[in-house]
Amino acid sequence: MKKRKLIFATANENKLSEVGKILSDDYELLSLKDIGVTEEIPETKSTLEGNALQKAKFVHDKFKMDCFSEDTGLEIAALNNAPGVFSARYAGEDKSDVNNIALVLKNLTGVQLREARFRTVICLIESGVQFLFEGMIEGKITETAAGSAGFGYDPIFIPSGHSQTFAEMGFEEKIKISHRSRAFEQLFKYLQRVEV
Ligand code: ITT
Repeated sequence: MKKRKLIFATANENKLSEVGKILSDDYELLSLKDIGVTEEIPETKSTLEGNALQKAKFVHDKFKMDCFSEDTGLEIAALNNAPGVFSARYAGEDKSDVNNIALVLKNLTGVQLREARFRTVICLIESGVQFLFEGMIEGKITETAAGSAGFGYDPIFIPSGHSQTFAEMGFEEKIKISHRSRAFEQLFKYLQRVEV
């Protein structure tokens, strides 16, 4: 059977490789690089939903092809759900995984309440129609970073019911339960239903 091509409107290689591994063999994932998009796609909205829609719409308007995007944020209760939609650039001009993590830990110094969640919102544009899917995982922010697998805030997030950070548990364990996997489960369920 011919594989269905899906364009993933992301510039983040870590997201691409995670999704590539959870995608069934029925699909071929195309990245922005694969379709020749090299410019940075604007992300100027104030919600994950808004940014996901903005990224998918940018690619759809340009190429008139079905595509999806996702926006992910770490929402920390004691910080009024920050960094949230600003997760990628929490440390401002000095943004990097290391600096973003350092700022979170600094802002949580002395704070006992460390509840947090990762939330992923996917926007699919199919035949010009927009669909949103969401996945979430709850957990806690550690006192110090631990582990070297994964990316982003993985070294400081312990999912509820576990004792290791995402970065300590490693890829295989992370994708069994992650916010991203849960959101993509919803997307794949939808795509399969449409194809029947
Ligand atoms: P796009 O091209 O898809 O927009 P991005 O890197 O800009 O990629 P986001 O806007 O969704 O991604 O930013 C989310 C940030 O949150 C990202 O830079 C990571 O630092 C972090 N993040 C996203 N998913 C994560 C995960 O599964 N584990 C840990 N941190 C994650």
